[in-house]
Amino acid sequence: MLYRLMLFALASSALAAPANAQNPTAKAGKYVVELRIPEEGLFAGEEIDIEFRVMDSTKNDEILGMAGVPNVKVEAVITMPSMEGMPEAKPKVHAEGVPGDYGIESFFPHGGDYKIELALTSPNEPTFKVAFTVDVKDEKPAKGKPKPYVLQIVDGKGAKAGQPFNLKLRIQDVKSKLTVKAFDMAHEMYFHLLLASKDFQWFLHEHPKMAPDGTWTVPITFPASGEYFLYSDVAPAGKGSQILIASIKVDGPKPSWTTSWKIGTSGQDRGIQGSISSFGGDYPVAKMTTLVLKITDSTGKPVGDTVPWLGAAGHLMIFSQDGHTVVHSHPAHGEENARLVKQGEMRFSGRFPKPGIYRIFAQFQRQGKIHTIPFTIEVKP
Ligand SMILES: [Cu+2]
Repeated sequence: MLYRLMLFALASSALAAPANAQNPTAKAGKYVVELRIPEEGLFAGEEIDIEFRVMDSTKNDEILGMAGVPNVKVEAVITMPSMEGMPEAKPKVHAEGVPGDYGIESFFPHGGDYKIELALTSPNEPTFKVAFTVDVKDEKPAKGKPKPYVLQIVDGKGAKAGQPFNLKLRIQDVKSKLTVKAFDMAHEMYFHLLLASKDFQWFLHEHPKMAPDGTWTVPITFPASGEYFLYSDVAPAGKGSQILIASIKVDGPKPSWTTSWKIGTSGQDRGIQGSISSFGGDYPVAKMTTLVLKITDSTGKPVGDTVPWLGAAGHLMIFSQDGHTVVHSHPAHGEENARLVKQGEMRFSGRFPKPGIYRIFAQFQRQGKIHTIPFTIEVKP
């Protein structure tokens, strides 16, 4: 089992210690921090207690080894460098039973490389920092541990196709059963709501408003009867981004569209053509990859006059055919991407946890309109 590890020791006196796959260490001054990755590895979609030990290399006992350092105040920040704009998580850190041992109450929304930064302050000592990069595997297929939050539909009954329905939602903390009311903003919004028919022929991206009681509402007009997925892309304060899933039944006339999962890497929306491809040529399983969106007008000329929407040049929503895997991605900021956008090209980080068919929706803003272009790709084993 291979984990790629990079160690960032931020304090000037910090030295990178030899990497050990399971228990990477970092050195800062006289201190050594050893991260203990669980035997089976780290998985997305479940709460994990990642333990680490803070040791004082100047107190090295022959038998017991380096002395553990108790009472260290620790601030942890978890980010995903490849997913710019994703809210950082500030997980709780607690002391374990053994002096010098601590635990980070972590949660990773999806697989990929994450950076764990620790700021450590020992009594009467200056703060020092260490950082680790860990590889998180995609959510276990079989039902793993419960997610810390759940998306609930408040009075989901009575939705009729073709009529505006006042969709009311709330995010509940599974442990405390309390409604979450404090959120971090991501991409200019506290709540990104993605809606799709179960066959992903119909898709909507909306932004509900929160009431003081923590419920969120948005009027939605569902196009036809059937079942619909609802995805909330939210970041409870300090907890990082979470994509939670629920579904709703709608009554009324049957859909006029036919369900199709035909592979299609080109699409269009109101005169704008789009094509999607993978930088590496194929779509790897359970690895971060770069997806390239190219947009042209009806004459084939690249469209370079898109403008940012919700703080990003574009948005890419990737759904697995069963609707259980979702990635919401944005092009990284920076000159290179800004130059490419002017040439009608956007590059997104993407990840496909398992082989199969995926529906992708690309969204971007141009001349006051939000364009949505659908694609269907196949990820081979
Ligand atoms: Cu949004």
